Amino acid sequence: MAIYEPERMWWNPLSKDERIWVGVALIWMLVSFIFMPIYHVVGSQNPPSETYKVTAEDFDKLVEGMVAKYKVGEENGFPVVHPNPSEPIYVRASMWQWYPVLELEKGKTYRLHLSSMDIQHGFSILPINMNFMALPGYDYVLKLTPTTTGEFHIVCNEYCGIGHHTMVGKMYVK
Ligand SMILES: [Cu+2]
Repeated sequence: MAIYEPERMWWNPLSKDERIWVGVALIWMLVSFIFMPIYHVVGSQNPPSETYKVTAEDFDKLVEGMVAKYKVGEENGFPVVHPNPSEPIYVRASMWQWYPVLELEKGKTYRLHLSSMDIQHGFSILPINMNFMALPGYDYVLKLTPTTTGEFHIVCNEYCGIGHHTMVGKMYVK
């Protein structure tokens, strides 16, 4: 039971200002509501939705297969891989590393397969700020065409434990 009883006439009609603000909010809500499905069709920034189920063991075999075939060097104990653009490429997330280091060619289109060995990680390419999910049990396929050369970092943007802040990978575009 409340300590004080509400006033009997607690409901007052909306003032003019309140009516305007409720009206503006309602119209904006409707615009967003209508625009969302439209943008899903016409927008060019939607994340891809191609996914497959995969076990950690199977995905690991694919990653290691690519590394064995296309390894060109090593950096901080990680293999540097220069894959053939006509073949699928793989990035493996695990606590707390991105594996391997990729060396890609500018202007070539790659099919990048992304998965996690343990828990959820966030695949964030910096400094271009592209963000995708790496989930255990799922192979997420991104179509990737690098348009600028340089060195890119892959940062984990989903908190994944005590070493989360050290989970930084690398990608080169030549
Ligand atoms: Cu992580």
